[in-house]
Amino acid sequence: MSYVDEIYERVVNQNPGENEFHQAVKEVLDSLRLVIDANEEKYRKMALLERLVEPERIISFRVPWVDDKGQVQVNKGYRVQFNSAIGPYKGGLRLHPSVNQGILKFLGFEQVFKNSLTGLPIGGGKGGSNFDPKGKSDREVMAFCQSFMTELHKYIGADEDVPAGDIGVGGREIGFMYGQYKRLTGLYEGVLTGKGLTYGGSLARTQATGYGLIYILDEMLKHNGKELAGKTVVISGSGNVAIYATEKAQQLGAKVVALSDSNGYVYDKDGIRLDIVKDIKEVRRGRIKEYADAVPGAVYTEGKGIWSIPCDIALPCATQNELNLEDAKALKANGCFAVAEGANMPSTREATDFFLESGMLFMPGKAANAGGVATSALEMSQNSQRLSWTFEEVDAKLKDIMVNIYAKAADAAKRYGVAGNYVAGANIAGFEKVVDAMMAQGIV
Ligand code: NDP
Ligand code: 2IT
Repeated sequence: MSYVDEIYERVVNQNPGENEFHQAVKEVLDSLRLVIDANEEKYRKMALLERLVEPERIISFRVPWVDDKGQVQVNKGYRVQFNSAIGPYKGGLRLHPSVNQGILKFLGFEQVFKNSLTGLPIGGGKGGSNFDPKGKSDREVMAFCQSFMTELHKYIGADEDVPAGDIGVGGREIGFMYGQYKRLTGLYEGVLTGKGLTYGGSLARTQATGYGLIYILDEMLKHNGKELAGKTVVISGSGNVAIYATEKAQQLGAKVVALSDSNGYVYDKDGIRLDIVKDIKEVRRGRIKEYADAVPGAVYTEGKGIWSIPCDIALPCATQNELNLEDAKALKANGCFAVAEGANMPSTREATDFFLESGMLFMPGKAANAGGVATSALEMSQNSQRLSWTFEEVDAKLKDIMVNIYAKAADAAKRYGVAGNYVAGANIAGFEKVVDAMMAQGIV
């Protein structure tokens, strides 16, 4: 059996039930086959793949907090410190009832390669809790965040592990966690990113993932003789990534006609009015259904089904495995020619394979959504220097980074004879830097 197949089998056997982790590992290993086969003896001897698929450390803890009725609640908390070969662990915290160790291992594993692709010195990690922020009061969210950080603070630090936001974690949660970290340690340091602008946050971090997604999409389109202006775009989700992807796509002349949340989706043939979405989601923490109540002509549909809307470009920006083979076929049949992933692993493996085999342009999440973590690394730099850059400076650096990621993925794909396959390209390019650093640092 080849080394790659052996390792995949080992991952499945040693991590039972962690399906999303198996899926993420399989996709990367399949892409790396050519690279690994060419160096099999060397890598086997160093147990390189065995080390690559095993997190350096997983911290798992109890998070007790008191709800508004005086009842004690208990959640599970985690931090997966996956790989620190090229820098301190870096990656978001997710608060969602679906969070478990397997989900965070998949996200941490993806993060290792994504962070490598940014070209910045950041290792990979991910954390979070099965706490559900929906319907909780600000005080309950604060109580949870303080308890979560009371445990987590022992394991993180500005040069050690730097968490940030992800699903369910935005400015409010980062603020509560930062306050508690500072209170416990007495340190005013860049231990979290996505901070508010008055206490060390970076301009453009809020926009970065969505803007970066559109920058790399634009680059992919240009290199393939197409352009974004005038195209019809469907975006899933209506959180941080979806909102700022919509904003930048609209600025560049595209028409975004649909957004969603976990209850359903809205279709607005005249183009989504983002001021209304921001008010619903960022100010009132409401449901996307309310958009149709506010905008005449907009239609709300309960449930899944957003990918049945005809479009030129599809941007899944909600969650893992939200777009399956049937959805991929519907997109293609309706004329969609490009897909870029704002979320982490939103397309199932079957959908990804269909996009590639049917000749659609497809940019995978670990390249397409890397603008968020890249700008987090820029926030870390500013914190270390005790300086703040302007919005324009950060945005220009973000754009440069996304253009570079496109070039790295395109180049690696070409080098290995699979030009245009940005899945293989991103996985290989991300892997090359991490592996070089791991080999240089010996058996650790
Ligand atoms: P938010 O919490 O701001 O928004 C998440 C959106 O996705 C909401 O509209 C939410 O709907 C929807 N969603 C979440 N879970 C599900 C689900 N199980 N089924 C259907 N819809 C769901 O998160 P972000 O926008 O930050 O994150 C979105 C994706 O982007 C995630 O995959 C995240 O890992 C990825 N990402 C985020 C980055 C960042 O900087 N924030 C960086 C890189 C990637 P509802 O409100 O109903 O739950
Ligand atoms: O998935 C991701 O890259 C993020 N949630 C952002 C991580 C970060 O450290 O900014």
